[in-house]
Amino acid sequence: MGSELELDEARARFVGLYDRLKDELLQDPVFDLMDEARRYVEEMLDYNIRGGKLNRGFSVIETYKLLKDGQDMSEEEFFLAGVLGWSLEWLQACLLVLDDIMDNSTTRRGQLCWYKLPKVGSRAINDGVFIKGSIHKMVKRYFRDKPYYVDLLELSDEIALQTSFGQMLDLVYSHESERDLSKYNMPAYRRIVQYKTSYYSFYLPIACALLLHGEKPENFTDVKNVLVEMGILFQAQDDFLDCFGDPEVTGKIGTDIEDHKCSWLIVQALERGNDDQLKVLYDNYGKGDPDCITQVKNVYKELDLENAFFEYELSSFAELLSSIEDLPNPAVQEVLKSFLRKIYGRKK
Ligand code: GPP
Ligand code: MG
Ligand code: MG
Ligand code: MG
Repeated sequence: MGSELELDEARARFVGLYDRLKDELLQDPVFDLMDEARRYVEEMLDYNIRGGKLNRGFSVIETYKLLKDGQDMSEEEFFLAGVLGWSLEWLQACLLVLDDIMDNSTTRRGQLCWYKLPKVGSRAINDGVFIKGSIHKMVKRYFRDKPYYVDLLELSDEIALQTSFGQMLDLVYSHESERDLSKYNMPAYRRIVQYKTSYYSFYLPIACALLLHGEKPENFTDVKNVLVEMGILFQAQDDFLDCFGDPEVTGKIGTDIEDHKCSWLIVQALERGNDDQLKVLYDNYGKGDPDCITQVKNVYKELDLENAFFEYELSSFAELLSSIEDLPNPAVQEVLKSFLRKIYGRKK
């Protein structure tokens, strides 16, 4: 997949797999009882799984191809990498459906959050659980005979747990009963984000491709460390876009300030603000009142956090590039560089 054309073609093939995987799921006899349930599930899957950037999913195919060092992928290999890729998109959909409820968000991928639809509401919780459960079914169908099947299951279970753990930290820090800005600093930030974002978004796709390629991901700890750092940059970008991004482009309206999140911006503001600015932050952070949100944003602007972020992004990019170049395997280096290129300067 050297050329743009080949890449576009592979991407279109990957996208095309979605309908097949969905249809297989909808053929489950449980739906024969109730046609309405089948229609609901189909709509729910389409609404929540489609429309993403496919960063995670497609990267399984790209990574696998790079690991093969230019050799062509067979139909079968493409398909298996595609199933794992979609399983990550399924996981992402499940996490987002649930995260939007917990974060009290309004929009996602340019449409109302699933739980916000009047006909859905708290049913969205079960839908999230359903999406998660259906991943197991899909993976079992195609991988149960593979020698790495148990490794694959253990890996995804472990990472799902780490992600929940990260989400728990995110929620504990921001919960009304625990709110305390003095606890927010870079080490706390890094810990939350490593767990809630890095493992599933960056390590998991590569680890899946490694398994598919017959390698043991645990032999790649230096790669994992770089991916964790990349995930931290990715979440810092997400936090930046929550306040400074264009919702028309990101597809979502930010909620970090009113949710009292330990975001990259508030951590920086707390480090850089003078006493007056800190007082404004302590008085207004975590409140839904639009006036309070504006006051917090004004402090961010006074501190020129927009430029501070661009500097951070640039220096983090340079550090990541140099740690990638220190890695021994050129194919793996290529994989990581392509990840980095994709996220650098992202606006959505
Ligand atoms: C991103 O946080 C983290 C996740 C989506 C993981 C959720 C984990 C669960 C176990 C549900 P975010 O809230 O900043 O993302 P966004 O800005 O997309 O809402
Ligand atoms: Mg969240
Ligand atoms: Mg959220
Ligand atoms: Mg966010």
